[in-house]
Amino acid sequence: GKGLKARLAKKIPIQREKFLGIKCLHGNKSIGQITVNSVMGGMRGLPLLFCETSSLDKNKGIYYRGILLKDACAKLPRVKEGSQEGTPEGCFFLLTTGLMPSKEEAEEVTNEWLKRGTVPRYCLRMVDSMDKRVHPMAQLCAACACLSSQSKFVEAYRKGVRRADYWEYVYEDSMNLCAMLPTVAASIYNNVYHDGEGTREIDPEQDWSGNFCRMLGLPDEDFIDLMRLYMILHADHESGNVSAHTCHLVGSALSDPFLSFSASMCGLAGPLHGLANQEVLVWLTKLREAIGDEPTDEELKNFIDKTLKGGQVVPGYGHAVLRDTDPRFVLQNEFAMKHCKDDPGVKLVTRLWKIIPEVLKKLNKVANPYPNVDAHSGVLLQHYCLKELQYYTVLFGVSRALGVLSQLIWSRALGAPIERPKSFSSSELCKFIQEA
Ligand code: NMX
Ligand code: MLT
Repeated sequence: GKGLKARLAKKIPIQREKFLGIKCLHGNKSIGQITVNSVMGGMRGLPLLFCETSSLDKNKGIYYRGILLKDACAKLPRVKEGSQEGTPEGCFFLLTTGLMPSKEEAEEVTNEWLKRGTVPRYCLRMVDSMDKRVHPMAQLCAACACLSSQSKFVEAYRKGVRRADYWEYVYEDSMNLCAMLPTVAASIYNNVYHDGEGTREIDPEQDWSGNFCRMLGLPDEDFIDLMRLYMILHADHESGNVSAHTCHLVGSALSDPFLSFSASMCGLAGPLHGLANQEVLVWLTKLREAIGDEPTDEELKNFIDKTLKGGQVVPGYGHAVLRDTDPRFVLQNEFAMKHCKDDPGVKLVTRLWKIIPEVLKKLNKVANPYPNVDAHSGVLLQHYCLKELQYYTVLFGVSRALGVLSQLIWSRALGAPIERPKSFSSSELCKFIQEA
């Protein structure tokens, strides 16, 4: 067969052999040095993890399966006449198989997800029973953990399935979870902001993003295109970021994909990670209240200074790996320039792109003073009337599922072992230093 699973079944034995070969032949080779800073500095920059799906180059940007993100966006097939962006379904195909899908192959994923998208009633009942004060991200984590009772992997593991076959069940769970996420996420949105109004019916004529936007009550074609782009851009970011690493770590204990993804979302919910997209909008709103929609450069610089003097970070700026403007910021800005360049929020974000780096550079400590993905997304969502800031990280989460679950399938396919680094107490570390 030519479908996604068949492609994987063909590719996995080849990659497995390569992986084992590298391990056997070169397992003892050193490729980096661990310093005291590595141990005390969040392992920043250490070449420690394996990731087949995507990689970052600190200056050149982001690659999905070796293809520059910008080019991947340009090449992914468009499903519908008139749609200007590729589909996240095609992106999932690319991330998992390493192959750019044909139009038919991308559509095949769309159709699979349409078939698998029904969310069990007990999960929706749980979502419906949530108090509106529970943050949408906490609701997403709870709902995904609850879906664990659907896991085909758990069932197979209990029956004693062979280790070499784990990936097939992780694949099934991952496909089901991706398929169900728009309904879960839209239900959270409608419960928190629209008293539970809105449809949960999947329209078989729509793609994954089209259905999601329809369920959010925002069926505008341009917004659906924005959502397709958004879902592609936020999907994968190699494996060291908090959400991807968490999914891998939890999955390495053979927790099922629903639990692993739920844990990953708990990480994405932090303000230094995915929640930054909410924080950016909070910050921009305060800025506009304080100095208006068209402030002078001086007024902007003073406002940024005030944020820094208050001991806060400027949200949406900086990155642990990238050392230039995040390509995902640039691609969103290109979308904005095409569709809504006169929007006051878009204009402000575009101006700040030049001003904030100047201010951050003067601090002499910020490794990357340029904007990241989160600096832009909020104003675009605002433009298309998705106004509820506390919901923004859920969109990031739905997208991140595509990347971290692709990675999880490969972790099981390659037999990645349980992750378990060694730790030191401060006195053990001192002893180590003295002996070194
Ligand atoms: N505003 C002010 N200070 C900053 C910023 C910023 N945007 N970015 C880094 N710094 C500071 C940082 O707090 C640290 O200060 P100190 O030594 O006093 O603790 C110093 O600069 C060095 O940090 P870096 O090595 O540049 O950054 P690190 O790799 O530790 O962290 C981030 C990366 C992304 C966590 C950091 O840049 C940040 O906090 N940015 C703002 C929050 C944000 O936008 N996060 C979203 C990241 C993307 N995502 O979606 O996950
Ligand atoms: C991400 O998309 O995961 C962020 O840019 C954070 C990171 O890479 O550390």
